[in-house]
Amino acid sequence: MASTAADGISKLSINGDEWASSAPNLRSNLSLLSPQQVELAKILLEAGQSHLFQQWPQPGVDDNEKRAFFDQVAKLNSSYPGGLASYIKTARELLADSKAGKNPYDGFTPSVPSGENLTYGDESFVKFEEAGIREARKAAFVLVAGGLGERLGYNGIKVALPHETTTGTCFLQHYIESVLALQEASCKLSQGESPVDIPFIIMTSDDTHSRTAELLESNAYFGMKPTQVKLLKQEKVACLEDNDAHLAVDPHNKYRIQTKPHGHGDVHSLLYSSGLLKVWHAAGLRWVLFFQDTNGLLFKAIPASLGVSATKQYNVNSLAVPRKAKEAIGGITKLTHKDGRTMVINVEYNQLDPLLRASGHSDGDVNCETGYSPFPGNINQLIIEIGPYIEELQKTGGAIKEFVNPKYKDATKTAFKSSTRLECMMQDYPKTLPPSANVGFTVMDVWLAYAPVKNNPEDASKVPEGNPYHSATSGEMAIYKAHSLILRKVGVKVDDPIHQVFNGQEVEVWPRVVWKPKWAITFSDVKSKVSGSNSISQRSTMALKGRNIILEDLSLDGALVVDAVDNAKVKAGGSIDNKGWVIETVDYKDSSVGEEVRIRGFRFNKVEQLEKIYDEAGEFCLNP
Ligand code: UGB
Repeated sequence: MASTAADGISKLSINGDEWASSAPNLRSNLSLLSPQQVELAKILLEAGQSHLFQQWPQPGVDDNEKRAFFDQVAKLNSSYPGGLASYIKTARELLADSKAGKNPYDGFTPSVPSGENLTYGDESFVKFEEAGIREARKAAFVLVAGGLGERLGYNGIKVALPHETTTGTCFLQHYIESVLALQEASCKLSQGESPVDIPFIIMTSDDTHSRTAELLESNAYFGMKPTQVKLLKQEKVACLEDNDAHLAVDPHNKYRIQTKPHGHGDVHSLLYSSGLLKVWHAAGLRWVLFFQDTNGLLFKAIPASLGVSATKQYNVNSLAVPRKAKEAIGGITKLTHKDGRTMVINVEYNQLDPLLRASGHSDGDVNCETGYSPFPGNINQLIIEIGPYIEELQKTGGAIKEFVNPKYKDATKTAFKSSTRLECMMQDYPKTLPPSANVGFTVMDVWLAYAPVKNNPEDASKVPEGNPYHSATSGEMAIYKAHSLILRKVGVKVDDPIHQVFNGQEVEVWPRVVWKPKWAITFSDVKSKVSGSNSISQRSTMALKGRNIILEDLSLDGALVVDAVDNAKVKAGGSIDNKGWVIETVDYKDSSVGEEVRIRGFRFNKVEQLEKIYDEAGEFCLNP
């Protein structure tokens, strides 16, 4: 039987009889332990965890395993702000609240907040983009990539997935190239100041760390200086087996505590404990930008939203898009407490509906007359100002308000179906901020800013009608749509899309247009690289891989791929007409093709294309 929460507390002394009575099996193994391990044992016993030693045999049996147990305990203790004692204490409180059915938003009334709404390409958007580019040299980027993506059901790490299959560029490469393009553009705008290397941090976990490191190393960091990149690994947290927060013994090894991921909120304590924030602050950096593993569009939104942060002096700026009711993204909500306190915060997708119902909105999470939820959707890209961030983390140690989500066996809520653990989310950072903090958000069009790859084909095909699929299929098609619409904004005649069904999901198929971030990172960049009268037919593919390619009087009906070294200036024009790349459907159950292809449900048959590579400096005219 598991011991009770009060076991061993206060009356514990190392040499006394109390020790023997609370954990006799541990006591008999005491000679194996170092003084530090004895201290850890004390922490566990004081926190009512003597059951962990119940199955321990006499010394001489499994001694190395026993020591390894304490290595694990040391790690669990040191990687959690406040240590294991604090973890267990918080767990007991949260589990009691959960059992009592306490609403975490008790006393708060939700309402729709107001933020900065941007329209792509208009005057203020362009101004914000320019301000953002100026600031980029004072920014550090943090990618949270510790999640395995269970919803996607993909076996690899998500950042290794192709961002689109026209060029085959993976997400990580795309992110790195985007940061490098921002770095270059920012340094160019502030000539006279010394060049900078924008720091790029990746939060990994045991599930993703070695594969992420390998991906970087085997690709020469995709062109970034290795010194610019740093991996911070988050640790898992201990699982809890009951309402008394007894730690769960690993079912496969009685000398291990079962662990599970703690959530993306770990990024704050990791950044704090790494010391990086202070180094950045001292070096004059002003912003930290957080982003997730598979949003192929996010860098289209970053320059303008960073400009918003700088212009509005936001301490925290959350990026948002119009949200469909019940979509699996949190809603940015203004919460007003009975006592007058207010905060603008993400309410997670599974909590928004109950919160609305509990506060008089009997329909819960529904769309309004616009066809969208009135609450902007959180896309978990956060821009945080470093100075106030450090001040706050000095108070909290980077700890983020946690939650627990036990699955109970029955309505008595006395036992769990399986062990649970505390979790935390990075967007909950503002919850501990004082009311004086300047917390805002920036809303952009979905087509421009948000196309995550999260759902497997089967689940994606079942989302409520009209809601986004968030699949590999929709993620890739959204990239073509965004590039097509951006080209339309600068006057290119781009044909309308057709509708096609892949893996049970009906999507718009636009011309497959992609470009490298160094070709254009802002609207003004695109404008400066397009002149004359250009047109692209729906069945076309166009990949621009060089920095100085100008589209001038181009009429494309087929496939065009242009690659050029930085000091080659290429004018791409004339009428290009070939058989192009044909889209073929692939069933996600077809095991004869690779997983990356299966999950998107299509592949390209590269029948014919015009491919031009310029590998020397000079001025060139691409004529078919
Ligand atoms: N992640 C970690 O790095 N470590 C972890 O322990 C867990 C995750 P999911 P989620 O924009 O679409 C979030 O699982 O958590 C990384 C927001 O909470 O993809 O269901 C992981 O690698 C939600 O409000 O998403 O939902 C990935 O990069 C909404 O904004 C990231 O954290 C939603 O994302 C997110 O993990 C969204």
